[in-house]
Amino acid sequence: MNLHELELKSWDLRRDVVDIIMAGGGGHIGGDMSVLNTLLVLYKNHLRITPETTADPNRDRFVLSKGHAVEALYAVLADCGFLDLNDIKARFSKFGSPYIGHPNNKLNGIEMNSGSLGHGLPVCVGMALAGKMDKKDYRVYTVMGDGELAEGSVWEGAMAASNYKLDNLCAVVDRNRLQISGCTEDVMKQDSQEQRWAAFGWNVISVDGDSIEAMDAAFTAAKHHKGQPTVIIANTTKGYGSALMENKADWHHHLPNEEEYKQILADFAARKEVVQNG
Ligand SMILES: Cc1ncc(C[n+]2csc(CCOP(=O)(O)OP(=O)(O)O)c2C)c(N)n1
Ligand SMILES: [Mg+2]
Repeated sequence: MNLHELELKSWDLRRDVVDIIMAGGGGHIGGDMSVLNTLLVLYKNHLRITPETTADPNRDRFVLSKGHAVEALYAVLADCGFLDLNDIKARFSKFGSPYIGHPNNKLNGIEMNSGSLGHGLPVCVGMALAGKMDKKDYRVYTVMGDGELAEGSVWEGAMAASNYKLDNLCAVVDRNRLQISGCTEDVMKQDSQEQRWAAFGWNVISVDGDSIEAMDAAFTAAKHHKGQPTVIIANTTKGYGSALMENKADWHHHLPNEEEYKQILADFAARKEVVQNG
């Protein structure tokens, strides 16, 4: 899709995310909003997988390691035809539903169960290594939260990925600078993520992760980089899209009330109009 179409779609999908959360009575709204553009660009312009090829051995693989942002993944998977949006809204977080609050691989298009942070990258390292050993040309992608990087397993995976020169692997860090209990720099210092990943032998691309254009270019550059895995440090805004939520730690898992819901939708509509008016 061209970038203008993606910009417009982003605002429609943000509304879908909020509607899913309202229907289910809860969800990780802040981290959904910071990761949505990453998922949208990845699924629409880079990931080689369709609803018909989810079992194809040659498909690209994606794991949402920050699995709590599943509502953003649901909205994108629905828009790409893997899932049905109305079905998600009707059953999200209901007893016995497959649409639980974290990715569930019984759903078409979901590669791996996730939610326990720190596991996406190590598993993707295995998938990427298997691809190399089997001489397949599929690519493997994962998205982690920045708070998630406090998990030691991430760094074991990072070390192995560069050791095996897994240039078919691309990790994204959703660097929104907030985790569950506050700012990452207050809870567990991370700066500079760029230097840390480079020291672990990765190709590092650091971009404005709220920008569809910048993320699109970053995924393209990652594809062309040979001999090393690539990490995209996506500098994002938690709660992106409405001033009510942006950069506010307590919107990590906040359920909007009716008034907040209306305000958020109005903010999305206003920002969409700015895109429409060019
Ligand atoms: C191993 C593990 N510990 C704790 C949690 C609970 N938890 C869910 S989300 C979250 C915060 C994650 O912060 P971050 O990775 O920065 O995500 P984002 O800001 O993108 O929402 C935590 C601690 C978890 N899911 N898994
Ligand atoms: Mg974070």
